[in-house]
Amino acid sequence: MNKNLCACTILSALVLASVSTGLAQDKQELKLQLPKPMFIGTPTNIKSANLEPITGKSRGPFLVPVGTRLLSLKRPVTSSDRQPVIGELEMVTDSEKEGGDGYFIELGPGKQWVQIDLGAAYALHAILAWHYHSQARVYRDVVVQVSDDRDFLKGVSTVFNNDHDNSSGLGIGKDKEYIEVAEGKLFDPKGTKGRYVRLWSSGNTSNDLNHYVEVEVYGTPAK
Ligand SMILES: [Ca+2]
Ligand SMILES: [Ca+2]
Repeated sequence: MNKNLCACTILSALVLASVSTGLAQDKQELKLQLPKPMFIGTPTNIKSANLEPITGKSRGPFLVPVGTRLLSLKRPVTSSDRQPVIGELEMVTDSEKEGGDGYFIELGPGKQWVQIDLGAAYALHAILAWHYHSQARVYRDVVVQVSDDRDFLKGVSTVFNNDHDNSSGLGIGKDKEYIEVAEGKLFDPKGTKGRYVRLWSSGNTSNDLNHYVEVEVYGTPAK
């Protein structure tokens, strides 16, 4: 009896040790390759009822679980606009992030999306988007979603939504609009699991078109 109790205690201790290791997940700084900034200074001509405060400062370090890697590089891209006005959809995941002509794709007017197929479900820890950064702009109704359903009809998790008046019809968003800069916008999926990432927008403060220089998705294998 004593012997059994002893073995049981040791087993419990081992289980506890492995659980606590799992909980105390080690983090590391997400390392990004950032493009050259195309403009400096604080823009004053942006009209937005829902803009985040402009600090002029960079984002600072962002921590992700150890083992997090870039999942989106060269992964297939689809879109609500199958024939971009400018560029090819594959440019969204080709790792080129410079702001000038020849680096962005242009999608048609109004509400449009691009979608990346990661090839398998992952736990996602960072999603970054560079819409356009050669001029200060705010893109409207930015919504970022994750799903295992290619058509986003079921099991959809919304990671970010700044459509505060629901003009895009995806639900009221509590996030703030932001000005596009060279460091891109980082969305925190907080470990949301899924295979497909879809990003919506609906025009911008300069015109009613939609643009992407690059999207990056970082994560770890889904357990
Ligand atoms: Ca690119
Ligand atoms: Ca809106």
